[in-house]
Amino acid sequence: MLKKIEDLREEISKINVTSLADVEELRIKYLGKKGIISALFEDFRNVPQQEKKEIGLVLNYLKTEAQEKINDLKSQFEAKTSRSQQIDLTMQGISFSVGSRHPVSIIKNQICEIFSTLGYTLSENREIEDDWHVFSALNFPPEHPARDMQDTFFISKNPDILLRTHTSSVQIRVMESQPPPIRAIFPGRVYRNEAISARAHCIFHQIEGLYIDKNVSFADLKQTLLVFAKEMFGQQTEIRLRPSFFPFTEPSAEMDISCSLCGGKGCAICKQTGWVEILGCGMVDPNVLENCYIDKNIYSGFAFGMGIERIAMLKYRINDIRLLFENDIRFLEQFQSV
Ligand code: 2NL
Repeated sequence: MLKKIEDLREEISKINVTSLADVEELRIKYLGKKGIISALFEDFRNVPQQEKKEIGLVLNYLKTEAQEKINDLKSQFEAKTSRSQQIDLTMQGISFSVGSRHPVSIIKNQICEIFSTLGYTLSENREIEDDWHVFSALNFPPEHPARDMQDTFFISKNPDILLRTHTSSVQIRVMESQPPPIRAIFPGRVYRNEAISARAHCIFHQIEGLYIDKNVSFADLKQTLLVFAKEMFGQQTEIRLRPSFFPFTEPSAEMDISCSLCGGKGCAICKQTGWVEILGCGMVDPNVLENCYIDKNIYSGFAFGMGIERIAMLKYRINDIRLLFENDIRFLEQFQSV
């Protein structure tokens, strides 16, 4: 009988199970009313009196061990099932939309990246401005139409507080606060009191650039913008500068690129001319330098400005600027970026 008990102990210690049902089966097999251990207790009655003490001890020990083993298996297994009820590793993942970058942001980032490789830093500043930083410092005459309520959103009159109409105000702040050399670009949202149409919006985005140092020339401006145009629209792109006028630059020019759609042959985008206007530029007016405490006899500089929506519309062939502000998901999800 002792041998039988020892074999059983060994057998029970090696038991392994794969389900809770197995544990119950084992309990019945060993500890059930008609189980193996119960049967041994039956046999125990017939054990001679002098052996009862020793065998009884081992038999009780076997029963306790078996009970502990079964309890262990059961609790281990219950822990497993409750965890696996929470995490079903075979379940398919839930896919969700991560959204996409707005086309205006994509183009803005591309432009910033190009100028950053040319050594330009980036500055941003307030959208609510005063008259000095938006108009006066930029050499706008007192009667200039841009100062009119018809063209500019005023928050207050006297003192004049307004929504900036261009990012040039940021350049004024940079020039006022640090000495040349300055080489930076200025992206941001700007506001104009204009009727909304397919071509114009009262809110849009600009990037302006400024380079001030000793001996900066119009040739530097032209070469910088040529490099930019080729990087942005492809290496085959050519540029053309036409004389223009801005209060803050002298001389001033508007820059066209050879039409990227028809390659210069003439199409609807370039209105059969082969050229498309993309930006305005010029040499910073000496009056503007002086307004910012920069010595016009030592320093010169160039500046340029472009509308980001305009570039985005050209590159993506979008024919209505309002699409860029409606945030219709069916429109936005067509634009992919890194
Ligand atoms: C356009 C033209 C331009 C500038 C912006 C600038 C700024 C300072 C001094 C001189 Cl502080 N110029 N900016 C110069 C020429 C053109 O923008 O058509 N923008 C959409």
